[in-house]
Formats: sequence, C-alpha cells, structure tokens
Amino acid sequence: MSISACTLDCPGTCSFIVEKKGEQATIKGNPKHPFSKGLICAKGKALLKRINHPDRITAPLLKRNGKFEPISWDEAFKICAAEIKGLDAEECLHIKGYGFRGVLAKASTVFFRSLGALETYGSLCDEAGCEAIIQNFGSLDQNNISDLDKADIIVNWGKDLSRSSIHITALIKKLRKSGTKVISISPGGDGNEKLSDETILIRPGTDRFLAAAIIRILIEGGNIEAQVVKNSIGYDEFKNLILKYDSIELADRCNVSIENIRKLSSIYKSDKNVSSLIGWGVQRYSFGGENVRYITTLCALSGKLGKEGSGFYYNISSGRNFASWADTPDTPQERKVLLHDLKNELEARDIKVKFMWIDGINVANQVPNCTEAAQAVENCKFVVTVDAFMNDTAARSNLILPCALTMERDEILGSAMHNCIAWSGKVFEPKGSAMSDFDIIRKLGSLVFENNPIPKAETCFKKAIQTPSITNSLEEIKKQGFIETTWPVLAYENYVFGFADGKMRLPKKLNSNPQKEKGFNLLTLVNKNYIHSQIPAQKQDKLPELYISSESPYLAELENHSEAMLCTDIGKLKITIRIDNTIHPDAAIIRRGGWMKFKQNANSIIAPLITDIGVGAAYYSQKAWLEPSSLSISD
Ligand SMILES: Nc1nc2c(c(=O)[nH]1)N[C@H]1C(S)=C(S)[C@@H](COP(=O)(O)OP(=O)(O)OC[C@H]3O[C@@H](n4cnc5c(=O)[nH]c(N)nc54)[C@H](O)[C@@H]3O)O[C@H]1N2
Ligand SMILES: Nc1nc2c(c(=O)[nH]1)N[C@H]1C(S)=C(S)[C@@H](COP(=O)(O)OP(=O)(O)OC[C@H]3O[C@@H](n4cnc5c(=O)[nH]c(N)nc54)[C@H](O)[C@@H]3O)O[C@H]1N2
Ligand SMILES: [Mo]
Repeated sequence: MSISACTLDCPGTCSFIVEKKGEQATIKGNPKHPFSKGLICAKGKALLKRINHPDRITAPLLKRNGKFEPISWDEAFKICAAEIKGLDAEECLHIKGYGFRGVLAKASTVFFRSLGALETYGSLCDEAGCEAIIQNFGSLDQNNISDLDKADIIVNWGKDLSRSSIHITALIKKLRKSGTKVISISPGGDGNEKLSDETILIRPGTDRFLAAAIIRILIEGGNIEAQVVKNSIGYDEFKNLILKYDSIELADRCNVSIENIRKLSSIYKSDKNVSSLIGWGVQRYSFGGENVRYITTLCALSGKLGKEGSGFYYNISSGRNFASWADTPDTPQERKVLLHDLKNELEARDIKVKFMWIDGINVANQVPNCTEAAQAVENCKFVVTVDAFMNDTAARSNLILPCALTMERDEILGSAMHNCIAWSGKVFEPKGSAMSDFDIIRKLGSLVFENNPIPKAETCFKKAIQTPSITNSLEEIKKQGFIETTWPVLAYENYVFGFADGKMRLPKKLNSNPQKEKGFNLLTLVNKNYIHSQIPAQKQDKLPELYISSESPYLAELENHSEAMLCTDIGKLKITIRIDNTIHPDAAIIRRGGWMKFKQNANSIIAPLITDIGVGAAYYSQKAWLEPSSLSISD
C-alpha cells in the first residue's frame, strides 16, 4: 500500500491510497483525510486509466517534415539547450498553466525567470474573484471548510453543487440531513434543485445587483452591522450609491423577484449562522470582479463573516502554506504578454518570439479565441510542449516532451479549498520513457546555466515547508500522506481585515452591463467526469450539446435534439440542441474542454474579453445565438 495524492487543478487535493497487485493497481480515497474523507471523484478514479491510456505519449517526439518521430532524450535535451542558447532571452516565451500542481511544479518558472525569458500574465481561472476579495478585505481568506458544519443556512452563489467537487456534494447532503437549509442562486441548468431547499434563478452576470438590492433592504431596515461600518472605509459614499438605485430597478437588472430579494435579505439579517458559497462562475464576466465584491460586501455588512458558521467561501491560495525554494525575482511587467490574446498581443507589441516552452496548459484549446492562440503557437519557429497527450497544443509543437503524471513522481501540494497539504508520492515508474517535469527542467538547467538554478527535489521540499503554518517534518508528511496546517479556523474574526489598518474597503461603483447586445450568454461550464480538456479522444465523437430553455427567444423554430449552428461575432460551432427549462432564458450552457480537432471547442467562438478586476477571462460575457445548421457548409 502506498500513499499519494491527486495533483490535478482541483480544490479537492485528495489523498489517495494505492494498492498494487502485480500489474494491477487500485486507487482509493484516504479515509483519514478531514476534507475528502475517503471519497474520490470520477476524475481521480480515472487517473489510473489515464496513466495507462494507449494514446499516451511515452517518448520525446520531434516534428520532421510535418510528422512526429520518436527521438532519444539525449537528442531532445541537446535540441532544447541549443535553441535556448542560440536566442536572446526575450525571444523565448514561457507559457505555464496549472495542469499539474505543487511545489516542484514551479521549476519551469524558476528556470525561465532565471533566463530572463518572457512569460504570460492573466488568469483563465479565479483571478477576478481573488482580486475582488483582496480589494475589499486586503487578503484572500475564508473560514476553515470544517466550519461550514456550524451554518444554519448556506446561501450558494453559483457553485455547481454536484459537478465541481463531490466532497462539497457529500458535505451538503450531510448538512441538509441535520437541518441546514441551502438556497442556491444561479442561471440554472446545474441540477442544484436536488441539493437545495430552494433555488433562485438569476440573469447571468448580474449577482452584484442582487447583492446590492439585499444590502439596500438591510440599510433601510437599520440592519447593517455597526462594528463592520466602524472597521471600514467608504461606508457613507457606498450607502449613498446604493440608495440612489431603486429596488425595482435592481430587481429588474438581475431578474430576481422582489419577494425572493426580501427572502434573501431576511436570511442575511437573521440571527442565524449564514455561510455563503461563491462559485467561480459568477466572476467569469466583464464585471465578474464586481459581482464578487458585492457578494462579499453583503456578507460583511450583514455581519455574516468572521464568526463560527458565518463566512464566505470562494477559494484560498493553494500556495499559501509554502515558502519559495528559489529566490529568482518576478519577471517585470513589460516582459509579460497577455495570455488571453496571445497572437494579437505579440503582433501589436511587435514581439518576435522564436521559442516557446509550454507546460501544464493546453493553451491552443483553453484560452478564449483559441483559434488565434493556436496560430500564435504555429507562428513560432520552435515550440516545445511538455505534456502526455496529443492535444490541440501538442499537435502544433515542434518537440513534445512526455511528462510523468500524478503518482509517477514525488510532489507536495496545497489546496485552494481546505487547510491540509498533501504528499503526492511516486507509486509507479513513469510510463515508457516519460520523465517528471522537474527532472526535465533540472537536467536542462545543468545544460544551459553555469550554476543550475534548480536544486535537488529534496532541497526544494525542505525549503518549501519552512513556514509558520507547517509544524511537521518532511518525513511525517510523507508517512501520513497529508497534514493539517495551523491556520486559524475563522477568517476576519472580530471584523479585523487584511489591510494594515485592519479596515475593509467598500466598492465605489456599481457598473451596468452593456445594453441590448444581441444574443444569450454562452456559459461554458465544467464537465462532471473530466477536468477541462483532459478528455479522451474516444469520448468526443458526437456533436457538442447546447442546453437552452424553450423560453429563449433565440431558439426560434429549432427543436429539441436538432442540429444547429451556435454563432458569435467570431465564429460558428455545430451543436445539438437540448431543451432544459431550468435555464434562464438569457443563458445557454455548453460543457467545456472539447478539442478543436474534433470540432468540440467552444473557445473557438469566444472572444478574449477581460474581467473588470484582476486580469481574468470573461468567458461567460460572450453573447451567442443560433442559426439553422442547413445554412452552413463550413462545419
Ligand atoms: N468535474 C470537474 N470539476 C472541476 C473542474 C473540471 O473541469 N471538471 N475544474 C476545476 C477548476 S480549475 C475550477 S476553476 C472549478 C470551477 O468550478 P465551478 O465553480 O463549478 O465553475 P464554473 O463551471 O465556471 O461555474 C459554475 C457555476 O457558475 C454558475 N454561474 C454561471 N454564471 C453565473 C451567474 O452569473 N450567477 C450565478 N449565481 N451563478 C452563475 C453556473 O450555474 C455553474 O453552475 O472546478 C474545479 N473542479
Ligand atoms: N470556455 C471556457 N474555457 C475555460 C474556462 C471556462 O470557464 N470557459 N475556464 C478555465 C479554467 S477554470 C481553467 S483553470 C483553465 C484550465 O486550462 P488548462 O490549464 O489548459 O487545463 P487542461 O485542459 O486541463 O490542460 C492541462 C494540461 O496539462 C497536462 N498535464 C497534466 N499533468 C501534467 C504534468 O504533470 N505535467 C505536464 N507538463 N502537463 C500535465 C494535461 O495533459 C493537459 O493537457 O481553462 C479554462 N478555460
Ligand atoms: Mo480553474
């Protein structure tokens, strides 16, 4: 029996127990883990299959005359070192994602920063929400997830309770059995009805107006927590701003009834323990940051934070427990290029990139307007991708280096949801001649630098855990598979916030959405069984499905199960229509991650819109409409 952990980009960070019997292996959740409690999800269970998948790349592949041919690692390293040494650092671009997580996963960043290469900025994931919370409170924090047990009422702002984390699903089921009430707010189509006592349908991208409408009622009723006002900056201006809006207007903007707004305000002003879950969906809009600022401002002003059973849960930084094992400085902003709009950014700034190193990201697939991102990759003279599958990015590269996957290498990692860190130990030898990302970079470091900036893995681990929140030794962490760190259970206790003066900052604006844009909001939501684009090719043989309400004005004459073209200003994608009347008429849902080469990828028709706060991708502000499929021949 061995202990390991999942390194996928998922807040669960589950501890695994792996048993090997000859050629066979089984993987189980670790029952001792306080958050995952022995449960592992479909993605975790599928890891053994993924590791042993026949499509896996197991030798370095070099493209010659348009065809990939296996080469030796010696040759691969020689080529990479010669390419890097033959260029100015500023002709090299490093594109790194979070496809694999952990302390050692930072190695390629340390390598390319030591070189002085270009890197990307902007987040495809959570940055708008993180920055919004930091703008309000001066830090990104939340109560320990175990504290959710003490909530009387959970208000769920846009978390998909059954898809994004099965541990949250299990927790919600358990809490409801013991009497906790759950109210979910979303544009629908998520199946949250089964896991909630009540669901409230909201127009996509408008949660800030709902939060503002609730705050307005609390202000009018004198139900604002005085201690929070005392510990805040800008309350009077904020109050005036909110009171300028009429309740009916705010209700109209979010399309939630006054009755439901009153119901929510009576929850936030009650003397019950109220915890608020905030999903990542609410912040993937042009004003997504503001949505999160208003929801968390509501939690603060109603006094539903910093106390047992009361607080908001968005996410925490999974790296917050670790010290950096390298002292390479951050890349200056002028040497960073915007990830979401790579091709235009490189052209507009006349940056001639001749070498790209891509690891842990399927950049030609997951960024908005991926067709152009794919062109940026194709336009580059030499592209190295470190991955295990021939996805949209790998296929466009000149050299593919096959990486070891979870359980084939040692790693330590934290969680974006709970306060444990996990040991992800090596259980299997890497498939074929696959090599861990860390070993690849360390070897390259020895060929490119006089003084290799990448030390031994053990040195990195030992340095990384030298932080106040970790009191265990590396040996203990390895033996137990996980440890709990020493973060306080409550965040923002006594309404003391993260800024040096301890006060929170209130929003100064409430922005409107653009008026009368054609179309519905295209919501590209998570797939229950897969993480992002890590979907086997064999599962992508049917047309992607678009879920839409029969009330949608854009459905026109189109029928359930019929084929149609999903259209935006930048392109078209052939889909099958699925009617789902739980979805708001201004929204439609397609599951994300499908590959461009199988014509499954909605990112080929999503423009690179940026969020108001942070540099997030506002995928869900993309407007789309439908056309009959018979009109199109270019599908
Ligand atoms: N199975 C699976 N699990 C995953 C992942 C995966 O790919 N597959 N990815 C992981 C990663 S990296 C992330 S970031 C998370 C993402 O996890 P989620 O938070 O589930 O993220 P999304 O799918 O982006 O958005 C989720 C929800 O936002 C709601 N929503 C959309 N717009 C609005 C709105 O305007 N208001 C409100 N109130 N709700 C709205 C939708 O109804 C949807 O249920 O999941 C992680 N877990
Ligand atoms: N339309 C739309 N697109 C979205 C979103 C959305 O809401 N809508 N949300 C997005 C979100 S939340 C996120 S987090 C991003 C995710 O975007 P990506 O980070 O690109 O996610 P994946 O598609 O999972 O790609 C990760 C890649 O890492 C590889 N990988 C796995 N393990 C390892 C390893 O150990 N080493 C190396 N070198 N590679 C490894 C996998 O094989 C995979 O190809 O994209 C997002 N894209
Ligand atoms: Mo994400």
